[in-house]
Amino acid sequence: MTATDTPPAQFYGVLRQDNPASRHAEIAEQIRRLGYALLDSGFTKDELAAISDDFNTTRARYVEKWNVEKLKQANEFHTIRAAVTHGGPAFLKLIMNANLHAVLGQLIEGKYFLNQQNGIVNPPGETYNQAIWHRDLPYQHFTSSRPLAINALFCVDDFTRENGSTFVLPASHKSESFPSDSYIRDHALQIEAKAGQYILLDCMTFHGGGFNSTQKERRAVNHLFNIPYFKQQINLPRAMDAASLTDAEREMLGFVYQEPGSIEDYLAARSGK
Ligand SMILES: O=C(O)CCC(=O)C(=O)O
Repeated sequence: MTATDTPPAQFYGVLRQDNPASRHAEIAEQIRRLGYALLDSGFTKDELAAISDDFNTTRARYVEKWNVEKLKQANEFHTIRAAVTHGGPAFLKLIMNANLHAVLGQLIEGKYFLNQQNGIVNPPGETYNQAIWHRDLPYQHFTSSRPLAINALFCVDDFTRENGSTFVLPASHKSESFPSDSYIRDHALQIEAKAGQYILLDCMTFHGGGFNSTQKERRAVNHLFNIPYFKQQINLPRAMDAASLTDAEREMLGFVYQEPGSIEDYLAARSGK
């Protein structure tokens, strides 16, 4: 850094300052302030290779089951919904990653759980359903003093400008409305990331996939974790075997946050029966 681009080291008139005590806390601060950050998952090369393989097998099975034409008609061909409920072990690993929870725990005080997990393919040379600006709580125009939900987009492949890495509008979680065209032109930022990193977003940060001008698909797995007041995109516990999961996994997948079906069920849950 040269003397001209060195920021001031001192300040005045400041009574409070953030003081992150770890790298994870620094990442959490960036998400609070700018709405986005990158996080290393810490998965090994072998684990990343297994995740990549699981992604491909799961996708092939999914497309076969739900039918190419039907998926295309629904604008769903490039998405694998609720991957953890039918995919290989990689998908649960992505949900339970320790580094991820070290950051989430700093951003959401108290409990949170998984709202949705979607495999995402950014196809070469054509657009797809996530390549337009959106919030991950769509149709919502409010701001909150703390994140209600955090988006964790796991990069199965390297995310580059060429293969359409994700665009964000920094700090857009702080304003209610979608910014003007000129604001987007001047402030949109494309995030490059390595395979094995998570792109973390406050759920209210506007973002969208870029155009993939390479010959290869760019793969990712998106997660949304939220406070326990939202319903899941697709009911995950209904499609999973609780017995094969640990307590922590069951909690993260929402088993303990299902609404009671009746007053009787509610009272039974309260008294632990
Ligand atoms: O594919 C991307 O780069 C963005 C994915 C996305 O916006 C989403 O899953 O909500």
